[in-house]
Amino acid sequence: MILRSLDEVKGTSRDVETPNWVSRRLLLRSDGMGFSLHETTVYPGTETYIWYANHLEAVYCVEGEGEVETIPDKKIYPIRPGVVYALDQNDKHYLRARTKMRLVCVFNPPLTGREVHDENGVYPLVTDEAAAARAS
Ligand code: 9YT
Repeated sequence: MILRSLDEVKGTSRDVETPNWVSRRLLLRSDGMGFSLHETTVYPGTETYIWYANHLEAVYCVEGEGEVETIPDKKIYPIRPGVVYALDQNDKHYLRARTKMRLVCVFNPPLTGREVHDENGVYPLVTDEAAAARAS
C-alpha cells in the first residue's frame, strides 16, 4: 500500500509551480495505479489555456470559485466546491479562477511528474516505449 501526505510532497520534484498554479502530484505513473492524482491550487484572477490532447482529466473542486470555458463553443461552466468537471472529449478550454481554487485532479494516462503545459497548452504523452527510449 502507498501512504503519502501533501506535506511529504511539498518542496519535492512532485511539487510543480507555474505563474498560474501549483500542482502537488500525490500519485504518478511510477506508482503504478494507471492514473495520476494531484492537488492543484489555482491562483486567483488567473486564466489558463489548457488542451490535454493526450490525456483525459477529471477535476473535483474542493475550495474556491471560477469557471471553465470550452473552446470553440464558448460554453461557460461555473465551478464551485462539490463540482467535478471531466474533459472526456480532450476539450480545449480556459480555466479561470475568481478566487483561490483548490482542485483534486485525476489524469488518465497518468502523468510522469514534471509536466507543465507547452505553448499549445498540452502535456506530452509518455508511453512505455518513450520512457524506455529515454532511459536507455
Ligand atoms: C485544472 C488543471 O488542469 N490545472 C492545471 C494543472 C494540472 N491540474 C496538473 O498538472 O496537476
